[in-house]
Amino acid sequence: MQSWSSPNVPALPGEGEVLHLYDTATDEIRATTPGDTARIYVCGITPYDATHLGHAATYLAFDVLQRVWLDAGHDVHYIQNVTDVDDPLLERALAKGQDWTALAEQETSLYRSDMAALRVLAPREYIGVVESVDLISADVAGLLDAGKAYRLESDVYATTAGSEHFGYESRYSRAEMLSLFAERGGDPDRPGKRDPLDALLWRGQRDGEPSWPSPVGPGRPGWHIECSVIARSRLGMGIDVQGGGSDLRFPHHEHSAAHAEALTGQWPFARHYVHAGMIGLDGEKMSKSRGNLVFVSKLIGARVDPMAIRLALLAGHYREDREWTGGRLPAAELRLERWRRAIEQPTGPDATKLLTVVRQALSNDLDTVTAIAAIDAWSDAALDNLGGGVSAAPSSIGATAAGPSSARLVRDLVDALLGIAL
Ligand code: 5CA
Ligand code: ZN
Repeated sequence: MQSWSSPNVPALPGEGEVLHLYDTATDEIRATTPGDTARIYVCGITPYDATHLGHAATYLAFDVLQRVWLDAGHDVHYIQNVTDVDDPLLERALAKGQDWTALAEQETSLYRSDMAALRVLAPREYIGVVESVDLISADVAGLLDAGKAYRLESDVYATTAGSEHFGYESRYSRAEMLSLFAERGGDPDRPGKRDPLDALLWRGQRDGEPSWPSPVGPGRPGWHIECSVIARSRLGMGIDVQGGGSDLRFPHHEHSAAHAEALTGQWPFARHYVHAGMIGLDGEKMSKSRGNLVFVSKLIGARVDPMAIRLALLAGHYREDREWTGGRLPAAELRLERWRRAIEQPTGPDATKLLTVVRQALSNDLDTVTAIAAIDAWSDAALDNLGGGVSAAPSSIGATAAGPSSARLVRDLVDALLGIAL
């Protein structure tokens, strides 16, 4: 599937830091240990509505992650999917009287332009489910052959017993799993299932629903196997990061991992499971089903600077659930304007130390809050210098050369690491 075009990432002097990230599976912040090529899979959108600020916040967190790895000298193989066939998309298309493929194309295209406007680096591979159906059905057949899946009427389910580690990713109790499974698209009460938590791998053909021929019969893929197969087929097992919002911690990432582990006999699917907090509005998680949405495209259409949206979302820590309140955008606009004014000053404080502080903050579980505070402090100092001590230095070379070159470094580091163009 067509991706979008990435902005350039300026090279920074010196060496980037080793990225440490919180891992949901082990409940600790640990160093990531990628080889030359870091391998990351991030769950993409279900394209039945426009990108809202919750989606944007999640993709911005993984964008900063990618930037920190790039700064540390890694090549990054980043894959993102598009759930371009699934129940909510089909339901929305039906309700709108629109062809489901047209709706998916329209919303995916809007998502691409939102990501480009927010200067999110494009994934190396952007993969739809529809274009992956053969790959997915082959793995469903593999799980059936291995006795790790079973048929129920025209559908196929994976057995949770197929992976001896089931439950390690989310660390929820069985009662919590059962409740979240019911809440997030699962069907614990369907008669005939071996375990209520067993996940649908293949949904047999139904009247009025799209389906594809396959070795396991006509039908379409279940949700979790889709990401499992798209990731594993391109990145292999033991990937560095499996990412998404915290609403994917269970059941989606648990089952995606379990399917891949059951099929290969290898463990783990991912070395870090990384989850972004939920952005809320009016006390509730921002979600398409609730309808309490602020769309990126609407803000951009209202001439809001996409860099202010980016800065407003990065001003909170990615792992924290946070409210989108009316004050966030004006605060970010003010900060952006101040940073821009600071780098225009003829002289500015040395920025080498700032680069070290920002690198250290971001390598510590993507602490954008500390990084932004350090840039604020540099900007304050640069603006305080207006007509002050630094310009009193004797030869123009020392003082004025330090100004523009440190301003250039600040511009580059804010661009390379936070993705913000000043
Ligand atoms: N297509 C599936 C993943 S395979 C899906 O969850 N799609 S989605 O469109 O519902 O969400 C896309 C991404 O945005 C997911 O990573 C999800 O966890 C994240 N997300 C959804 N709502 C919010 C929110 N309110 N705040 C932060 N992230 C969110
Ligand atoms: Zn997914």
